[in-house]
Amino acid sequence: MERTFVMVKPDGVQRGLVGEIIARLERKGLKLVGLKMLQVSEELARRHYAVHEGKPFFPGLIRFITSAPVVAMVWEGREAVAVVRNLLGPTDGAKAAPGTIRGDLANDIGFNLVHGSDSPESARQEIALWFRQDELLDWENHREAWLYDRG
Ligand code: IDP
Repeated sequence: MERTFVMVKPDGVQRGLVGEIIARLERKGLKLVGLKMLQVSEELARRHYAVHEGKPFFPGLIRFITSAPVVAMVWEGREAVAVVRNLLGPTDGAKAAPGTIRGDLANDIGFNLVHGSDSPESARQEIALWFRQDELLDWENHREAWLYDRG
């Protein structure tokens, strides 16, 4: 099973969409293994978005992510990184297909509600950046017997 890092961004929290976003990930069959609400510091924001440093939207992105609380989560499941990216849809809500979180609920490229790790490697780095090991729970989800055909 794979783990991925997901964050409901300040616009998702302000718009009251935390429950809706969590519900969509749960309904897909993903397992929640870590969750916390926090006000992101400038230092954490800069580390999380380090790959975008120097891009024109970087200062605005740091201002946005630190402007109001976020909900940080770790979700686990089969191909969780790709599955979450598909559920989110592409970065720009205007281009995201209906049925995706961004396609249904967002209409901006910056204010796009949710972050999801873009590869297993960045998932590992982001989980380590946002969560201590003892904040992640290893628990048995009995739904999985009916989610995955294990022969
Ligand atoms: P992703 O979140 O879909 O993986 P990235 O390209 O990694 O997209 O960009 C990170 C975040 O930076 C986006 O989710 C969005 O909030 C913001 N962003 C990306 N491109 C732009 C842009 O052109 N203008 C404003 N914000 C942007």
